[in-house]
Parts: sequence; structure tokens; C-alpha cells
Amino acid sequence: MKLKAPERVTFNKSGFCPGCGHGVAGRLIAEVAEEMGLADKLITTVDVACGSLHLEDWHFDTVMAAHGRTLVTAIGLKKVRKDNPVLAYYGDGAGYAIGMAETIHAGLRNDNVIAIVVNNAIYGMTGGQMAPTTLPGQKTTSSPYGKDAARFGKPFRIEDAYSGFDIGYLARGALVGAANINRAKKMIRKAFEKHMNNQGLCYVELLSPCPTNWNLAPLKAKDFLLDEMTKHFPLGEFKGGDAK
Ligand SMILES: Cc1ncc(C[n+]2csc(CCOP(=O)(O)OP(=O)(O)O)c2C)c(N)n1
Ligand code: SF4
Ligand SMILES: [Mg+2]
Repeated sequence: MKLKAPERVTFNKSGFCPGCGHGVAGRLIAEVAEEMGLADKLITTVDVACGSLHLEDWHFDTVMAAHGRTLVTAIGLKKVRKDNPVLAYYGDGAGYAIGMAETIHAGLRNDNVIAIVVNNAIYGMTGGQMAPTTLPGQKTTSSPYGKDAARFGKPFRIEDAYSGFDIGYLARGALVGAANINRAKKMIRKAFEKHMNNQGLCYVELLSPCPTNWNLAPLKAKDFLLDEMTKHFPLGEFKGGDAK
């Protein structure tokens, strides 16, 4: 991340909670778009969730989609605006619960869009309910005694679901700590580059703290992400990368 803020993002009106990763993700996307000279052409879609707050701070052409329909809205836009880079931005609830069919079929078809999925292991916007990504034992408003993984399933991992699909790029980064944030930016940059080469679905999942709904102060939330979340969600490139 650069010291100087990119022109395409302004956080004076940001509604993100302190310590939330959505703001970092939005800024990284803006930095990459500007550095690649794509900011004027980039079309983004956002979901009905905390990521929709980027409508206030991003200066891109942005369409707000119904909850869970963000990826498929981007796919439709790309079909009619073939020369524009198109990026879908949404959360784990959108991608892996209500929008799971869209997620699977986009991978199956290898649709030519960028997907940036912010995974905070919870439904952030609606008050912290359990998601398919919630960790075993994690307390949420709908699992107050901790998630029973035998009943509700292990945390959903996109690399498992996409293992048989030939998509352009698949990686997972984290939005905490300078080294991880720099690595996440490289992943986003790679997704943009491959997208501009029409290599199909370029998918980056970004682990993010949700201090508000995790009931943790921002620094403790960062520790929870690094110590607990990464046990279930390994960081790295899974398809189309440098096999790090
Ligand atoms: C069709 C429909 N179902 C449910 C909702 C309620 N809803 C809004 S956001 C959301 C979950 C958000 O979680 P996630 O996608 O992980 O995003 P986050 O806020 O955590 O970043 C839900 C269930 C809705 N707006 N529309
Ligand atoms: S509720 Fe969670 S995901 Fe939403 S803005 Fe606050 S910290 Fe971020
Ligand atoms: Mg979420």
C-alpha cells in the first residue's frame, strides 16, 4: 500500500468500523486500477452488504446488485462491455451462501471477470450471523454457543470447490499486517493483468477482520485472523500463480 492515497478512493465519508478490512481492500483495488491506467474504464459491482459502502468512497462506475447476485451482474456487464475491465466485489455470505450457485457456475464457465471476495467468516452487515465460512466453535449471533461443525459443516473453502475447474487465477490473501497487505495487492494486480489478457475468472479471496461482529478490539481481531482463520483458510495462490 502506498503512503499517498489513490485519487479514486476517498474515505472522508467511510462508514466502515475501525479495524475492518473492507477499507483496505477498496484502497488496494483503487491503487491497482490507477497504476495500470484502468481507473476510467473499470466497472465494479458491489453487493447489498458492508462492501456496498464503497459506493460512498470509490470513484468508479459501480452497480449495486441484489445480495448474492454481484458476480452474475458483473458477468452480464462484461458480456455487453467487452472492452471494459469488470470487477465484482462482495462478501463470503454473498458468495458462499445465497450466491453459491453463481459462484459455482462462474467457475464452471470460467467467466471473464475479476472477483474480489472479502471473507470475514460472518454476515457482517446484518449483525454477525453464522456463514458457511464461520470457524468451528466460533460464536456468532446465530451460534451463541459456538458453531457446531458436525451440524453446520466445516468452513467452506473455494479452492476445494474450484479444484476441478480451469479458471484464470485463484488466490487467497489477508488484509492485516504490511507484508500480507502488500502480498494481497500483488494478487489483485495479477487478477487485473490476467483479466486484461482475457484469461477467464480471476478470483481473489481476502481474509478480513470484522471486529464489530467478532466482538474483538481491532488488534485482537487481527490476531484472531492470523492465528485461527488461517488454519482453515490457507493463504497463497492456488491456480494461475507462481506456486508460492
Ligand atoms: C435476498 C436477500 N437476502 C438477505 C438479505 C440480508 N443480507 C444483507 S447483507 C447479508 C449478509 C452479508 O454478509 P457478507 O456477504 O459476508 O458481507 P459482509 O457484510 O460480511 O461483508 C444478508 C444476509 C438481503 N439483503 N437480500
Ligand atoms: S460490521 Fe464488520 S464487515 Fe461491516 S463494516 Fe463493521 S467491521 Fe466491517
Ligand atoms: Mg462476511
